[in-house]
Amino acid sequence: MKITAGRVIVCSPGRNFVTLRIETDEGIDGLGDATLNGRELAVATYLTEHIIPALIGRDPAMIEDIWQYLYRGAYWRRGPVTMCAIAAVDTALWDIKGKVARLPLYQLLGGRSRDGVMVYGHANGKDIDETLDEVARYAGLGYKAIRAQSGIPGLASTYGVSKDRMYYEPADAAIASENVWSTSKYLDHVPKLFEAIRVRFGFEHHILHDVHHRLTPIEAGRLGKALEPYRLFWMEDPTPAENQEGFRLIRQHTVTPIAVGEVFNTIHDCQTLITEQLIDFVRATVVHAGGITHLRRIAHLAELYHVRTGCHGATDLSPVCMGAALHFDTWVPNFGVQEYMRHTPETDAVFPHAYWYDQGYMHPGDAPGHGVVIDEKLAAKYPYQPSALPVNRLEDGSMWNW
Ligand code: EZ4
Ligand code: CO
Repeated sequence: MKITAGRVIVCSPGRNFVTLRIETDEGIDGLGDATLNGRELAVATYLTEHIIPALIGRDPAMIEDIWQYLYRGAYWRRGPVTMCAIAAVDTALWDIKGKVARLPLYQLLGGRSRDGVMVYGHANGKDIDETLDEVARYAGLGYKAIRAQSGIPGLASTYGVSKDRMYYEPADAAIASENVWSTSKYLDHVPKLFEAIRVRFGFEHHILHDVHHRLTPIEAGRLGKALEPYRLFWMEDPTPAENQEGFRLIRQHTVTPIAVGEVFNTIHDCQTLITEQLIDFVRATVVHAGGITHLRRIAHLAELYHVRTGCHGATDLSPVCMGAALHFDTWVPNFGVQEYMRHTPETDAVFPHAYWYDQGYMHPGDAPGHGVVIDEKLAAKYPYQPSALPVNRLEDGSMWNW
């Protein structure tokens, strides 16, 4: 069997998605997600100019060799653009292997380790009352795990608060919109949100929160400590993680569990975090961390140190990534939770898929491969729309982390 062609499909059914389709001489093809939010065309170009020509004629069964060829062969290692492109190839090749074997991807990885994949949904509100109502709505839909974010008094807008109740989409402008951030206003407000949640709902649900990289380590220690009575499932991205050692300081001050890694693209980004047990959940996922092949390595390292997986699953990760991640989650021994933000009906129509949600759990389905396809005719009706993630400034105008 030989690879005969590779095509990059860029479409925007509500938001941008980049999809790689790899074709073979036996008529079997595979799909990989290559979406890097706000930098979509950089990955599309990397694939068309630098990767696809080198794939033609190769045996698609040689997934590991092709991964090593693309990683070592670029000379320039790591980075989100490179690793997204490699991930797309890797995901498409696993999809092909599954179709050849007529087996769902989780069977190729080692089979089912659980009956369903616990997912968490996003309860967002402009204030605490609105967030509480959203938590109630998710609880009513059967979610066992719910992320809660709310607007902050005195700040016009903040991460995680949507204009639309159903679909949160931060990349909403061709040129990045600007938010204003105040750490002190945030730190004063957040414990009140979680106190209100536990008062109203008790301790039945797993409750999560995303700090979205906005604190320093000592501030993160303070927040984690303040949230301890509310027993969060996790506090996500409390501080940027380029300095992995910085998490030692957080750990000295709090037992609130920590999840990090949605922006990671290789195992090296979390080596210290994992081996020093500075985190509890690693958020790396298929599309941004080098595909199934590399994510599996991260998970195996994490398992040695009691770190569980918590794959990123925001709406900018396409249904192709979600499908592949659900197979991974079904197999991976040290599974924690999977993030799940519903895609819009337009997106779901462009990407018909075998996975489904039921009472707090998702199921990858038993279609061969990862079970997600693309309707290219429909995709062509939604052309690429330039869009960027917002940026953040402090109240005095200094740039901050969004
Ligand atoms: O802001 O995926 O936990 N989820 C998140 C996401 C990220 C987006 C960025 O593209 O932090 O909402
Ligand atoms: Co996040």
